[in-house]
Amino acid sequence: MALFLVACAAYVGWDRDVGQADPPSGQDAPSLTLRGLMPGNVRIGAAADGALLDADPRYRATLAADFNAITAENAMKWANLEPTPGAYDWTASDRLISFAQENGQAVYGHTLVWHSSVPPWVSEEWSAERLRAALRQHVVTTVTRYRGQVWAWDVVNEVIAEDGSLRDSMWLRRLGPSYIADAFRWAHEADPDARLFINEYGVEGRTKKANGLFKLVRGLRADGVPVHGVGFQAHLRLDAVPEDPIGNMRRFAALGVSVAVTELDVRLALPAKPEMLLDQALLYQHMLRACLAVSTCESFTVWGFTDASSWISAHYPGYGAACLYDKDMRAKPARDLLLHELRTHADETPS
Ligand code: 9MR
Repeated sequence: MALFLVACAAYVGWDRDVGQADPPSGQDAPSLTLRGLMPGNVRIGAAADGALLDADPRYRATLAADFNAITAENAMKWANLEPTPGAYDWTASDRLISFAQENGQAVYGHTLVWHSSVPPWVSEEWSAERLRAALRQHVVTTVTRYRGQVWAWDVVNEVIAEDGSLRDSMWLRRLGPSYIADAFRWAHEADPDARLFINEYGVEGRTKKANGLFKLVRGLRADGVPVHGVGFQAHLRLDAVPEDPIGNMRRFAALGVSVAVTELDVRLALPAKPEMLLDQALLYQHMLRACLAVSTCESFTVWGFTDASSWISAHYPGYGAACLYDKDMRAKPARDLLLHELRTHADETPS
């Protein structure tokens, strides 16, 4: 695939300028930053977390300069917000919100209902009523706290199995499939203006899982459940390029929902060779093109923006280098190609 993708790069006339010496800063002209070039109807986001936000000025400068939206990578997960029952700790999520507000950025809330990051004190042994009440309390408390400050929520995350059926989770086992519709209704009551998303991985192309998600969203919409958007996570690797992401996103859009790329990264086998970085850039471009091609794509978000802070190495030993910037905050070919793609898009779009 490397040769094919490099040929594509030549075809699009991409004049690569690898490894800028300095990360972007608030002083850069908008034409030099991702947020400056992104069309006004699409947010460009990055997942970010507490530690580096406080520790590293370059991290803060790059996050502020290149992105106009932030997703809470971990700070708003239930286990982190409510480590002991009723004792909420909003420190990290409040910090993220205030950083975003200082920098004119929207906040994407992640994630209300998930099979993972459930506090250890929540027990599958509880009665269904008690479990449902605890889940409702968590959703309502969290959405209410950030009402008007979080533009969109991942209400349910990763609820589909590989074969397209509902994922086997504590929520499904104990509450049955209705927990999904309930969560959307609770979140909508708590903040009627927030955009409510269902978020999933492995659904960017025409997969069985994508078909299962499609049926679920179609059913929820038919039942009048307030599902406003579908998030395509897009944790990608070079040997599994999503098939027809534009057509796939468009079929969801035809259900009346927005779509978003919510967690894009492209992991590489280490050490990353120069040609792998070019292929990686083309995959980033592939997903940006898909978002820009779908009129209801509301946001395009990368899952971390620097290799200094990415979940990949801990979860996939031997893999890494998945982000737009390297460990020293130098722009990689992927970031340059996204800039190029946005400039081309602006030139081709009638004003
Ligand atoms: O990047 C996140 C990592 O730091 C956490 O340890 C992990 C568990 O909470 O979650 C990672 O983010 C996941 C996201 O919440 C949902 N989609 C998959 C992401 C990568 O695992």
